[in-house]
Amino acid sequence: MSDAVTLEKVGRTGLIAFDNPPVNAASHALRQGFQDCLERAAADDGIDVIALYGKGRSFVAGADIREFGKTPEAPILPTIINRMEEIATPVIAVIHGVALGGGLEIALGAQARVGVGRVRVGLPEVTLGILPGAGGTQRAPRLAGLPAAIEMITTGRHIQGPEALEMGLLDRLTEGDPREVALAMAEEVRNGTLPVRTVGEIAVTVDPELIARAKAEVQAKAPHLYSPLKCVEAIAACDKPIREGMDIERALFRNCLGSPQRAGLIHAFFAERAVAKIPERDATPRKVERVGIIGGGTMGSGIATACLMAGLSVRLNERDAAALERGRQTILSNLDGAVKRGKMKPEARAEAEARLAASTVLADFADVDLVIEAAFEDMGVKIDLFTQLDAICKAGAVLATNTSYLDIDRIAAATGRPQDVIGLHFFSPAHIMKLLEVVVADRTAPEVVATGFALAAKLKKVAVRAGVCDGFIGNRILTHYRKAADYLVLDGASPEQIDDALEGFGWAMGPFRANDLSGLDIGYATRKRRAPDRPKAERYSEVPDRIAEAGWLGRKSGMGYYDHGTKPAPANPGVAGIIDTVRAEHGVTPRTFTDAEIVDRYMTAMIVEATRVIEDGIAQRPIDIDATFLFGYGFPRWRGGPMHYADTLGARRLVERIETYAQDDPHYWQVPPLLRRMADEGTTFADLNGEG
Ligand code: TC6
Repeated sequence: MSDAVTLEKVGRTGLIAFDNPPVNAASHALRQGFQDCLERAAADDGIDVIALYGKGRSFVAGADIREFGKTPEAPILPTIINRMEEIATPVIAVIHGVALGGGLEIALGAQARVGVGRVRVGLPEVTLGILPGAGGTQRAPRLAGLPAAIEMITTGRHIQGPEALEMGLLDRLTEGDPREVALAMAEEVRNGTLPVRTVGEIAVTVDPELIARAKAEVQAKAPHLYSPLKCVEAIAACDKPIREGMDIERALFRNCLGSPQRAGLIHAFFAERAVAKIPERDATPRKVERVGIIGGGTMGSGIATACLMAGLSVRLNERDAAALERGRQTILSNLDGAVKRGKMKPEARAEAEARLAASTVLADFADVDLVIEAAFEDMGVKIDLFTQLDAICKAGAVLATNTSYLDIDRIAAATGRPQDVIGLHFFSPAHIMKLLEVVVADRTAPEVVATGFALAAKLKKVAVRAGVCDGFIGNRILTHYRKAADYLVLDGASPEQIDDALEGFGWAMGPFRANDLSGLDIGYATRKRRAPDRPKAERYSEVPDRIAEAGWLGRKSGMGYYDHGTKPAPANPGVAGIIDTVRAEHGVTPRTFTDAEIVDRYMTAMIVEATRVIEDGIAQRPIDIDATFLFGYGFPRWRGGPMHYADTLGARRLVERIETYAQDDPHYWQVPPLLRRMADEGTTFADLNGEG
């Protein structure tokens, strides 16, 4: 008998409690326990109402995601739910916390649903590459109607109690302790004040036009994704008798389960959580209420906006009054944007503005708990600022730099308190992008690292722990694979073909379109900075430099790789001339590349440098690199991240590819020793994550 579910008899009520911490996932133990308790309660003549509830923080958070991909072990959820619907004793579900996926499907199989407190329900399976496979696609439309069911199932969004009540998913919303509510509701079933009905018996009609429209919409919204379409196909069967519809649902569910997208999306779900498992996780974070931000440019203003939206007090610093006012205005307009996007209530915006102070005097940072320096990317500037901060800031203040590549050990050494210095590398726009690289220098104290992670949680960002090197995790890898794109142009592909091929792979934006967006001057400055260190053997494409030198800086100047005067932006005709000239200077006879070749070279280059980042200990595990690219670089979530994708190819195949490419460019294409070892041993990056 499993402890994950218990049956308690109170008078004539059979209370079935789910107790499988932390979130009552419907693991095999829970399913087995549920089935046993249900049968015992059904067979007990002394029980006339069965009430389900959850112990701990939730009802049931859904199927145990860790079991997907393994052979399903009976009893499976749909069988139990169907059996529950058949038994003569009425079953009610009392839901608190969350009832998601299989959790809501259990509740939908009950004869009445009562929400408690700030309950949230939903069928988020689509976000994991699957569909509600335990009757959700059949019973949700019977209660909420076809359009609402399509919307909730294809978006997977969480629905708050009051809305769920309005939609008909809940019959009642109340307050109290779930067990007490369960007893009270069972009494109401007995006296007829809480009506019960079998959801599977409710008739529903399917409008084929609505289904056709829904299919077209999901395909237009996410052309790469497999499961949204399957969700709609399953819902379309809901006018059939419930068992027949559920058979169709089950077959489609199995299709999704077998899809690589399911594996990628579930890996992404765990990646988001795995990154929090850092060596410093037991350290106590320092208290952060007041934040000082140096620099009112795009980055500093974005960081300030993120802090204000999270309820922190912000003091902005700039060199002169004009720059300070520009920064303040950017922050206010960011806040306005957040209100427009529905991310913030107008009252909250006014309150956030009241928490913003601005000053040109650095001495005003004496009382802040955390400084985030987002000034000009220059070591001299940073050292000067950190020397001043050391003299001004109170003891215990965390001194962070938002540098995207500079040596944080050197910056820390400029202070008498290197243990308080850390890198907090935000991604632009900082109030929108989810990633925060927490860059740990040699002498950063564990509680300062924990403070960085606690700040990220407060800002609702995904923090990834990184070590110090030029570019940390993300930009170091980007710098390397970006060169692969430039070599492809040099050798014959066009920027548009490369962008299209990579967007076809699923990247949110191809590298040249992304460059136009961020500004071509940024890469130009970085390349100039690195030029003295460039090895002689390194191939160098002058194309990006010549484009920047022509004054084409991307969207900000109206022209870059593309002409942004019209939409969608066509290729800038002047770029082709530059490419031809540079090819001729290099004596290159252009050749053609297929889209698949482009993707292979680009992705292999990315995996090569990512492997080195692991070898060098800059990232803790491959899954941290996956999270970095999923949350900061627009990597397709359904591919799980670059290292998960690498595992789908296998180390052996990657080594063979690199060796083939190396025939033309042995300097750029080198097999990292770790990858070679993995190929020899037949191991994977998942093994290095500890998932093997
Ligand atoms: C489904 O139901 C399909 C049905 C078809 C029928 C056949 N399984 O997020 P948190 C872990 S599909 C296993 O940090 P929160 C999580 O990894 C499922 N583990 O907490 C973490 O572990 P760690 C549909 C799970 O309070 C710990 O629990 N359901 C599951 O911020 C705490 O999680 C969903 O998609 C799970 N289902 O948020 C719901 N859920 O400590 C997915 C969580 O080792 N879950 N864990 O890192 C969530 O959305 C959120 O976890 C939450 C709690 C809202 C339940």
